[in-house]
Amino acid sequence: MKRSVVAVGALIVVSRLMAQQPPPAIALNQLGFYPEASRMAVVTGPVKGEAFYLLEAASKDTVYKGRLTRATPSHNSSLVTHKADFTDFKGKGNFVLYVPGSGNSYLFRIADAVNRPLALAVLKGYYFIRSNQPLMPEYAGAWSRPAGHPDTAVIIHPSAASAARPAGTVLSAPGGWYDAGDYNKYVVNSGISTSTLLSAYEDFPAYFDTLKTNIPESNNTIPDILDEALYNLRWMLTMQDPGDGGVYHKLTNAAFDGMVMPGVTKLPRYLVQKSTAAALNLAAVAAQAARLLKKQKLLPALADSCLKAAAKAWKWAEANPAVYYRQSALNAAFDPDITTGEYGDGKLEDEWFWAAAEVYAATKEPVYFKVLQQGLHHAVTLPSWNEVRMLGYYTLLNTKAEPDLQQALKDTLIRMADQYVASREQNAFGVVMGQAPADFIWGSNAVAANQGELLVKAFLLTGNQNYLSGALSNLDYIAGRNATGYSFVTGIGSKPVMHPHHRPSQADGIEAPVPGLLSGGPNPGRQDGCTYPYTEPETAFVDNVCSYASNEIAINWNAPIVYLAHAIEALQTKLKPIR
Ligand code: G3I
Ligand code: 9MR
Repeated sequence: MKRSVVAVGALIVVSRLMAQQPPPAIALNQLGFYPEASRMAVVTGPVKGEAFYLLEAASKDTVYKGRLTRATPSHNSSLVTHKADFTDFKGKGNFVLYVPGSGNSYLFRIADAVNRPLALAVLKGYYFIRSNQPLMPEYAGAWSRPAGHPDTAVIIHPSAASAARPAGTVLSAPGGWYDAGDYNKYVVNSGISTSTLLSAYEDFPAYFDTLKTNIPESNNTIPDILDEALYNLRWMLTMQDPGDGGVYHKLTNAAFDGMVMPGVTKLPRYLVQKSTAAALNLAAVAAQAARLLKKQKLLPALADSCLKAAAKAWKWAEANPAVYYRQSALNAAFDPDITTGEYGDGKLEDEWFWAAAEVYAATKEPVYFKVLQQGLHHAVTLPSWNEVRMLGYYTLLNTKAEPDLQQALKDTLIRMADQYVASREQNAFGVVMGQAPADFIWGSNAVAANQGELLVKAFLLTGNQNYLSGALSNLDYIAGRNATGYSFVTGIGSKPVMHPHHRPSQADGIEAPVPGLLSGGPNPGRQDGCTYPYTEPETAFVDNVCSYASNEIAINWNAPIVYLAHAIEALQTKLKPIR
């Protein structure tokens, strides 16, 4: 009796686990593979036998036969996988993988520059979310549209009132990218996003100098990636009060717009309370831009204004070190209520470190060095909108800081990189992403992309191949080698996300979403309350417009995939198979 109860219980557990699992699939980078790098697909679910076959796509001839690895249970779901490694096959062309019991994979390429379409798309993605320009057919194709919010008459919200700019004052703060699926513009999130694009240029200037993305500025003398970053930076500069150097936290509607095209609603737009976080973000990015422009001998007047803005913002932050943005407190004190994204951060030591590092790197003034030195003992994490210390590391490692300091920063970064590549061996998808279930947060795809970026930096510092392969593994994850089977970049691959939480994609009447946007990715937090078919850490994803917690897009998620995809393209001849 007891035994059969146990058996029934076990059956229920097994069937629950099954219900948790997406159907068996062959997961792989849906674009394909580089001729010189490792090549791997991952088979989820039960398999029949051990063999797999690589077929030439047109003839269906078997060009390679291999053996699946033994079953690997995933740490991030109840999935069990087998890997199909065909690195030994040498050849270029179009292929499919056939696994008895699982069927055929999507068609993929083995080719040079295989990830170029993804890399170009995610950078161009920023053009599509520019706020105040009409998107012209020659650049935007089917997704051309009128300009969105002009933001030439925005209102000082009572929370932002000062003697010189009382509540109701009307100002102009046009330009910049929309943050995400919504139509608001947030300084804090703009900081890391703009900085990451600048950093991509800084690390690969020769590659980007000739890279064109077909934007209105493509024929000027400035590389397209810088034009794009400067489009947002120029807006960020307008968020500074020239009187005292303080920076408004965001430019926003009082509440989120409905699912309409940008500029359809004409509701008031506000500049809300200044915040220490916003001031430090502007200080950091403006200083970084000034340093880069100077190094490249570009736009000297803009470089100069950036440096001045950075110094002023820093001064304001010093005088106002604890002005946090707390939306509920703001709403208790002022009208109208503001209910859009908060980007509230109660811990600013990392923002201080980052801003100090950038302003120091740009000016070499000892006062900034002192502040960054004070912050050196704090632990560093992977970058995210509210954890930006690592961005300071990236800059200090690229500039001639004190040698002892650089060695210490490098050691720390390499320790993190070592941990990432070590965890990859046990990973059921052969990727760095998912070394712990905690990787699967709101915007988890940016965790994958930022890990990849960090690994590229580790490769640049050491030349160690393992880091570069680890970086590529996370790009493969984004492009399909993951537990959901989706390519997470709109318009890329055979099974891309189609219904991101992105107002224009939903409202424009075009079936395909706006291209080149990275979906947030699996997030078992499921804070949107939508129906998810699967709920385990690496499968908690739904390609439905409802799902802002797993399927929105955002500027701080696109930026590290711009970095990672272009870095891999720039370094493709350095890739080697990893055994
Ligand atoms: O800080 C805690 C951490 O201590 C804890 O371990 C972890 C466990 O999940 O949670 C952390 O807090 C999370 C926070 O992000 C910081 O990462 C919250 O749970 C999570 O709900 C929060 O999500 C943010 C979300 O806004 C809601 O505030 C996302 O990071 C952020 O990307 C997202 O940003 C929105 C904007 O507000 C509005 N525009 C769209 C944009 C993208 O969805
Ligand atoms: O569209 C909003 C998205 O950008 C935010 O990330 C998300 C969380 O703040 O909120 C979304 O807006 C939703 C709102 O919070 C609740 N009502 C439904 C809105 C989506 O249409």
